[in-house]
Amino acid sequence: MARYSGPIIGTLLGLSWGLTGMGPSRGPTGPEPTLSPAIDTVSALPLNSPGLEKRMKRAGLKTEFIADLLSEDPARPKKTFQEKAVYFMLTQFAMKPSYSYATEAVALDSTRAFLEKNQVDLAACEAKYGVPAETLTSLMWVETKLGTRVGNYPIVDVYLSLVRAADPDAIALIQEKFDRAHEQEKEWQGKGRKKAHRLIEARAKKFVRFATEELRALSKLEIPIHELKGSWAGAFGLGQFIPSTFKRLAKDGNGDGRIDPYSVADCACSIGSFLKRAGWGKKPKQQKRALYGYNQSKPYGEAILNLSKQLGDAGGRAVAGTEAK
Ligand SMILES: [Ca+2]
Repeated sequence: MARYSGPIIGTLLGLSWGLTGMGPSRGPTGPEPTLSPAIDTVSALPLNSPGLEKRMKRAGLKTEFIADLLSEDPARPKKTFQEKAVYFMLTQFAMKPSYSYATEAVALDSTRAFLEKNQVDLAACEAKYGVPAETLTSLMWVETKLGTRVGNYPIVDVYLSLVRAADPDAIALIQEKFDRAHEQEKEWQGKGRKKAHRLIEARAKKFVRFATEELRALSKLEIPIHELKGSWAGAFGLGQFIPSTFKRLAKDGNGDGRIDPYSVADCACSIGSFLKRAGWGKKPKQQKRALYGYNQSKPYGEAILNLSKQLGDAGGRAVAGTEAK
C-alpha cells in the first residue's frame, strides 16, 4: 500500500506511530487476514454517532462535506460501520502477514502475460522513472494480483468507521471481538489481553487524525468517491494508494487528462513516481528502501524484488532514468 512518507505526511503520521505495535505497515490487499467468526460483516454498531460528527468538525472538515458524507442518499448504498476493516486496522499488531503467493507459479505466468500485454505503457513509465517494468508489474501483482483483487470495502465508509471507532462503544466492541478471536492463544490471555486492549484503544484514538486527513484528501479527488471501493486499510486501485498519497503523487500516465486508479498506464507511472521519490536506484539497498516506503514490511519488498528478478529485470540491464546522461 502506498503511503507518502515525505516531510508533510511523515510528520503527521511518523510521529504518531510511536506506539508499540503501531507500525504503519498494513499489508497489501491481496491476502486478507483470516477472518475470525467473531467478526460481523454486518455490524450491530451504527455508523453515525455524535462523536463521529464532532471529530470531523474538530478536524476542520467543511460542513457541507460532512453533511454529504453523513447524508443517506437513497441512490447510494447505505453507509455502514465497517467492522471488519476497523477490526483489522485496530488489531494489526496481532497479524502475521504472508507474501508467499508472490512466488506461486501462477504469479510468473500472470505477470509475464501482463508485461507483454502492457509493454508500451510499462516501458514508458520505466523510461520516465527508472523503475523496471518487471518491478512495476511485480508490485501490482503483490498489491492486487494485477487488479483482480482491488478490495471491496467502500472507502468512504472505511474512513468514517475509523473516525467512529474512537467512541467507547466501538472500542469495547473490537476488544470483545479480539478476545473471542484469540481465546485459544496463550499469548493473548491475562497480561497479554490487557496489553491488546490498551493497544486497541490507543490505535483507535490515534487513527482519528489519519482518517480525517484521508477524508479531507477524498474531498479533493476528482473521482466519484462514494462509489470508490478498496482494501480494509483504505487503499484503492491497482497500486493501492491511500487517498492522500493518490492526491499528492498519482500520475496521468497515458496523458488522457485524468488520473484513473484502475488504468495500468496511470498506475504504473504513479508507482514509478512514488518509488523514484522514495529513493529508487540501481543498488539493492536503494530498491529495498524505496519499497519499504511503499509498504513498511521487509518480506513485502523482498517478495517484489524476487518476482521481478524471476521475470528477468536482470539487475544489470540499463534502465533509463538511472543512467548518467
Ligand atoms: Ca490517465
